[in-house]
Amino acid sequence: MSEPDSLFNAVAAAQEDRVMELVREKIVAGVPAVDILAECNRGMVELGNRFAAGECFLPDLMFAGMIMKAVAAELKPLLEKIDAAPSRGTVVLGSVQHDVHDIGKDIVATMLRGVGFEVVDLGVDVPPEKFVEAIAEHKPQVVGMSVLLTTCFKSVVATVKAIKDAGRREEVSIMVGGAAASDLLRENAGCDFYGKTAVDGVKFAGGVAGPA
Ligand code: B12
Repeated sequence: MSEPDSLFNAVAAAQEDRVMELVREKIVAGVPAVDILAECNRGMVELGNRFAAGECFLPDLMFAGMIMKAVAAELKPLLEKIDAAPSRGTVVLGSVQHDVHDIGKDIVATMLRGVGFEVVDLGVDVPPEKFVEAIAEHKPQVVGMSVLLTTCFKSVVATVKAIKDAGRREEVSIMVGGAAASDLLRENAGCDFYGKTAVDGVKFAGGVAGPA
């Protein structure tokens, strides 16, 4: 894809200074935060593809991850004001067992809090039983799982099963998202909703919990 000197390219090349400069320029120009984020995401996917092709290495992913965290921090005040109806309720959120990717999950948490949700963020590499314990303790309306590794599909399936086995499946709506998630995974694992973006997740949770 040819987008010279674009934010997409700067992210894909993990050029920290240029990324931050372009993000700030776009904020000043009034580009919506979700659009800035979407362009960064495309850059991260491109970087991931380069990694998969052996054109870059794990430290590059780690560095890009740090850049994305800085972008998310810069966008935080704007992401908290997304165009979704205000809602009150509780969401339990986590990256599933064996998955330590947390940038997307953290963005989902920021946006949910922005529209008024209480978010219980269980962090990364969350075993199924931790989700179950959190449901018992916090009584959320919605549970959200983030999954970026296809090897972690089984963690999504195991989490839904653990929630069912604990007799709590009817108490919660379950959403799944992250780069490895899909409608097919949603269906196979028995989740209620697959969200391609954080905004989709916020809208789904808002629909479940109702207006504030
Ligand atoms: C950065 C990165 C890392 C960083 C993560 C840093 C961090 N703190 O998160 C580090 C270096 C640690 C890492 C490690 C690994 N990674 Co990695 N990583 C990436 C990369 C390049 C970007 C991910 C990212 O942050 N994107 C930006 C965020 C904002 O996007 P997002 O997470 O998708 O979130 C958005 C939506 O999906 C949505 N969303 C996210 N979660 C949820 C949840 C809900 C409920 C909803 C509704 C929405 C939602 O909201 C967000 C905004 O819209 C991806 C490439 C890719 N295609 O995603 C590879 C990628 C995910 N990694 C990959 C791999 C293989 C690994 C390693 C196994 C590498 C290794 N050999 O060790 C390890 C695994 C570690 C582990 N056990 O988890 C592969 C996975 C392949 C696969 N199909 O399974 C990818 C796809 C790269 C590739 N193409 O090969 N990685």
